[in-house]
Amino acid sequence: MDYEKILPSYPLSANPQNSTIVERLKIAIQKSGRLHDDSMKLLKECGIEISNGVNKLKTEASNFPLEVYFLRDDDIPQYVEDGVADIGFVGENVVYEKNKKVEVVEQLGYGKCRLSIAVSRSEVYDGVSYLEGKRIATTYPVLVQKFMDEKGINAEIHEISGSVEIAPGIGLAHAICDFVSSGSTLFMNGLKEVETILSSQAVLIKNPNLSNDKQQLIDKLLFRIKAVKKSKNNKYILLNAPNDNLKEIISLLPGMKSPTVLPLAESGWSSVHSVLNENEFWDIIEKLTAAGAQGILVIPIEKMII
Ligand code: PRT
Ligand code: ZN
Repeated sequence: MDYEKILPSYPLSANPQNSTIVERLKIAIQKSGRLHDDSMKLLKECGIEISNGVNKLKTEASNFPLEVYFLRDDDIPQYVEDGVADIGFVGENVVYEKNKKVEVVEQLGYGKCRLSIAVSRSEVYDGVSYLEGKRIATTYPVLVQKFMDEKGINAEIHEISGSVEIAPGIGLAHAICDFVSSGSTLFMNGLKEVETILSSQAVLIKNPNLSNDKQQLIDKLLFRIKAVKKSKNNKYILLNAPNDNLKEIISLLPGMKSPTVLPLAESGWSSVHSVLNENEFWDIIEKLTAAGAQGILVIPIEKMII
């Protein structure tokens, strides 16, 4: 690995005010590709200002002690293990495939996909035993081999670096193992998904041997990441409730502590404010309407700190 290109020219920065040494956290994110934009967006939502570095190898945050390295996703676990970067945003799949000494700290909620085995739509697939003695083309040989070992199947794993989905069509393999998100690539290539080996999403990884100062910076960043994630899973809800049904309506609403209730100008009515989780959202809305709630407004939450 060509570390010279990426090693920071100055890992520590001097604070001009009192010349105290301020440590900076070094984060590796994907240079370009499926995780780049969401990784940059997450940092922005955490209030961290960085210039977009598509044509750069390295940049810095202007308002957080953070240096950002833009790398190929496959290289991120290695750089974090070696301490060239302290932390990284990378697909869980890459972490498992590369099997480096890094710690997974937090799931980030984007880059969701599953590693699946697919065969031609015309094949009759009757379980994993179908794969015995077959040739499987993949970019992820370690994960596929692990799955085959767990299932006690002997298959020939054929590693290729791209365009895995065309392998059965050109007679290179009987099956493939690749990432699927919408499923349209499989569909367009006449394939069907038959086994899921792994579900994946982007995660925050860290080097396990960091100084206390670096760990404190990670905790600070993690606090913000959790607040952003929580806000995405929750909605702020405002509604008008007839006072006669107020008790029932309040009992349906969890709120952060309990719902806020304010009197409306029109007597006999109250305005009720609360926070609802995405998973139970529609269920509760239906019950609220049935209980007489009106004028329901649902508002996205930008940050949520509990
Ligand atoms: O250049 P670099 O090496 O950094 O990037 P890359 O080309 O290796 O990776 P990239 O950008 O394609 O993916 C980065 C990460 O995104 C992966 O490691 C996964 O963690 C995650 N991810 C999420 C996906 C997908 N969804 C995905 N759908 N990675 C790849 N795909 C591919 C899949 O391989 C297949 O070719 O998309 C196609 C299928 O997509 P659908 O929507 O048609 O099912
Ligand atoms: Zn890659």
